[in-house]
Amino acid sequence: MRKTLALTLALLLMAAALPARAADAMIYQSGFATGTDGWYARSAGSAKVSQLPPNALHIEGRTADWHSPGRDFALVRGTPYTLSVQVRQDEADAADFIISVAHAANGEETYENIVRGTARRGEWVTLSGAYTPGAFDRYVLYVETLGAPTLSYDIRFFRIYAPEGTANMENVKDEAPAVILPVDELPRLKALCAERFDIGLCVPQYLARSAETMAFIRDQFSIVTPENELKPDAVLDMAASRQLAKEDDTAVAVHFDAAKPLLDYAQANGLKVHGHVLVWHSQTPEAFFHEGYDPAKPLVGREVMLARMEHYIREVLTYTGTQYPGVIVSWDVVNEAIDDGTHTLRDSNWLKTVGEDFVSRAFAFARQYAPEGTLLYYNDYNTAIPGKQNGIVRLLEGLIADGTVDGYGFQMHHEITFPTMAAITASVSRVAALGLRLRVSELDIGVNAATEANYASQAAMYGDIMRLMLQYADRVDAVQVWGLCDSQSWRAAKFPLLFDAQRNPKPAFWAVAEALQKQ
Ligand code: 9MR
Repeated sequence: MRKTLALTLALLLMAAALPARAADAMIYQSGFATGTDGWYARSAGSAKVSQLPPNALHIEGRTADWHSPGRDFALVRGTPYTLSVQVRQDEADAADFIISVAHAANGEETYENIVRGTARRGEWVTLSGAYTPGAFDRYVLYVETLGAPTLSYDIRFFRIYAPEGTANMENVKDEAPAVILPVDELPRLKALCAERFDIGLCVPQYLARSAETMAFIRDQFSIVTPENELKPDAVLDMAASRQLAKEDDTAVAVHFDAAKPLLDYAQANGLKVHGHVLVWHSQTPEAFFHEGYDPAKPLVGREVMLARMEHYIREVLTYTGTQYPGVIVSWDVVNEAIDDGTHTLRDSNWLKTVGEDFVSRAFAFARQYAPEGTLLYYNDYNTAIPGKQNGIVRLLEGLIADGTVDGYGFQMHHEITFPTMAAITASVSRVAALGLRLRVSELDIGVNAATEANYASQAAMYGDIMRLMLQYADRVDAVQVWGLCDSQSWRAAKFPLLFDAQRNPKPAFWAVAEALQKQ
C-alpha cells in the first residue's frame, strides 16, 4: 500500500497540463456571454437551457442522461478535431459528464461518446478529447451526464480546435484546453506477462489520437481492441451502400475512418490488435437489414442478408488484412448471440432475416476471408451464470463441429460481489474442456464507491482472475481489460479498472502485477 501511495504522489506531482497540438487553431468557442448561441436542450421532456452570466449555459428540468445542452455543427468528415468544455455542478459530491456526438445519415441517428470526466461539487472541470467525424448528414455535439439523469449543471468555453486552415465556425478566441496526461514509472504488465499470453485493453478513438496516452499503453500492454471503432455502425457506410444498392441490393460499402488511428499506431509500434466485432445484434444500423438499406422498407429475406453478411465480412477482412497485414491477430466474429432469459439465440435482426444458422454462417465466411492464422472467437457475457453458460456451450459445440471457431472470449464485466470466483472458475473450466482457445476479452470489476475496502476487494478479484487464467496459460491468448482508466470506462461510476482518473495505478494494478510476478 505504501508503494502505491508514494507512486501516486510522485505521479500527481509530475502530471502536467499540455496544450492542444501546436498546429491546431480554435475554430469555435461558445458565445454564452450574449445568449445561448444556438445551443438547445436535447430533451423529450421538460429540460431547458438558459444563459448563465457572465459566460455559461445552465440546464435544468432533466429526466434522462441524454437530456443535455447540444448544438448542431457543420463538421467535416475526416477532420481531426479536438473538443473541450468546462462543466460544473452543485448537486452531487461528484458527477460524470461526457461530450458526445449524435450523428444522422438519411434520418437515422447514431451516437458516439468522445470524452468523459468527473466534476466534484462546485468545481469547473475541463473535458477534452479528439474526434474525427465519419460520413454523416448532421452532427450534434452535446454534453451529457453518466448516471445522473436529473442533475442540473452548467457548461462554458465549449471549444473546437482543428488543423490550421480549417474553416472557422464563429465566436473564436485563442486559448488552449488543459489535458492531464500520464507519466509512468511502473512495472510493465506486458513484460511480466511475456511468454505466457498477451495483456491488453480496449482503446477508444479519442485516446488512440493522443501520442502520450498511446506511449503509456504501448509500454504496459501488448494487444489493443478498438472499443467501438470496428463495430458495424462505425464501419458500414450506409449512404454509399444505399447508392450501390440501386444496382445490387447485396453490395456493402465500408470505411475505416474511426479505427484507422489505432490500427496505424498498432502497425507502427508492434502492438497486436484484437478485432471487435463483425456480427452483433447491437451497434449495427437498422437500415442494414432492410430493402435498399431503407429502414422504412421491409426487412430483406435470407438470401439477400446472407449475401450482405458475406460481403461485409469479406470487405472488412480483406481491407484490414491487406492494409494491416499481421496486425489483427484475432476477431470476435459473433458477439452476444445467446439470450439471458431463454439461453437460446436472442431475438435480433440477424435471426429474423437469416435464421438460426446465422452464427455458423458468419464463422464460415470469416474463415473463408480471414488471413491464414487469424483466430476466430465467439464472445459473450455472463458465462459464469449456469443457464446462460449452457446456451453458450451448446452454441460453441455446434461451431466446433463445423470446425470454424478457434476460441471463446469471456467478457467478465463483473462486480466485487458477483459472480463468485467459484462460479467464474467453474465456467472457465467448462469452456476449456471443449478444447477451445480462451481469452478474457472485456474485464472490468465494479465497486459502488471508491473506498479503500472496495479497492482491496476489487484488487483481490483481479488477482484471482489473473491466477485462474495463468493456470490455462498454454491455451489463453490474452487477458484484456475494458478501458485504460476509470473515468474513461463505459461504467465510470463503478471505478472498475486498473488506473484511476489521473492514471495512477490502483490496488488492482498492483494485484495483477503481483499475480504475474509470482508465477
Ligand atoms: O465500451 C463500449 C461503450 O463505449 C459503448 O457505448 C457500448 C455500446 O454498446 O459498447 C461498449 O462495449 C461493449 C462491447 O462492445 C460488448 N460487450 C459489452 C461492452 C460494454 O457495454
